[in-house]
Amino acid sequence: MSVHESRSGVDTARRNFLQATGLATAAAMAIPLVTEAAKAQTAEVAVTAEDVSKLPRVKQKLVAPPFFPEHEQVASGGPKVVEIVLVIEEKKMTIDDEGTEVWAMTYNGSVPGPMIVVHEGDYVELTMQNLKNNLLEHNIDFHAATGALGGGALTKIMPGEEVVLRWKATKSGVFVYHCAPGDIMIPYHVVHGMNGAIMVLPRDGLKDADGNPLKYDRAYYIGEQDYYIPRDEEGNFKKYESAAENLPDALEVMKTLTPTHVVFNGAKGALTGDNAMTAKVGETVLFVHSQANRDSRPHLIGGHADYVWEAGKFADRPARNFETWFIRGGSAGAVTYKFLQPGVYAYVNHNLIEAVMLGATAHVTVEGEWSDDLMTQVVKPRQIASAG
Ligand SMILES: [Cu+2]
Repeated sequence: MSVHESRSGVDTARRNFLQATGLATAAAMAIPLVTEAAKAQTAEVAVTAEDVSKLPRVKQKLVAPPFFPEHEQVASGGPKVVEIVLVIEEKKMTIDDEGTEVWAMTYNGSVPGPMIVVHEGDYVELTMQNLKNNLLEHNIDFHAATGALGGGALTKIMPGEEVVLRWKATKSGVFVYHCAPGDIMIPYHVVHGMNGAIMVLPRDGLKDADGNPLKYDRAYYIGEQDYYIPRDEEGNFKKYESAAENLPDALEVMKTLTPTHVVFNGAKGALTGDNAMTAKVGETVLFVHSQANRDSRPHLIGGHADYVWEAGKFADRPARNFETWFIRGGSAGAVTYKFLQPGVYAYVNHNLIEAVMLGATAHVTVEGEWSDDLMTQVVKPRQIASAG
């Protein structure tokens, strides 16, 4: 559809709306304004097409969360084609310390799938393979991409097949990607782990509200996953032989909208104790949190979020000093925090039932010097003198 046709379509729709609402006369005066706005919008979406064959190509080695792939915060040079590989694997995973199992559907074997990092204006060139021992059809919908169901319509592959998709990263921010093979299989695959996130950095890096550069010393990706594990008559979690066998039972649990597990990085305890994230006093850490299906409300106990892109989009000015932030289901958000005290911090979903009882707790172990100025125990616990 040409820009001209598109505009006439808008005008027709607008005319119909105005006639229906009896606002035609009053609104006629506003037409020049609307036209100006439409022009501005057209200018914004007019992206320059690159000759992709002439662009430099780089391969990005993806790594399992919570880690990020090696990347530049400020892009050197112009747009690139960033080649990545995602291998789809259906695999049995244990998701808590009681041996509860899920047949996870994964990108590169982890829940969530790996973090991808590119810069605005880069092209993502994905080679995706569906392993031949898998049972199901899969695809990928990148919320950061434009057109064809985020790529979902062009990436449906059966076990034993591969596909290559290229898309241009025109919007900066952190975005979810997930499997969306159609109908009931969309939520089924997503709540069995088939989701991840991509970060599209502005070419000149992150900025504060005044446009000053913001840098981070480390970055962690926390993918939150809600699971709906069926139970037997005695109330024990059921086990299944394949990624498809539990479909009817799982759909019944999913319909209750009540997850049996809400976890970070695929399993309860995946980011606690020995698996804790680490940092040092004085370091600024970027945390990206995604939830492909359900709302969440991250909170760092004992710390804060210094800079907050709650909706995850870097064209927005970051907010400051949040205690708890909100992640809309189907999105990713980003915050930075400079650690000022050592210790073990709990990073939780501050629905504390989900954090403590369903699994949504991670730890950050921070080394460094304690500041008595920021906090000190003035009197140790003791008996109340006047207790009687
Ligand atoms: Cu899938």
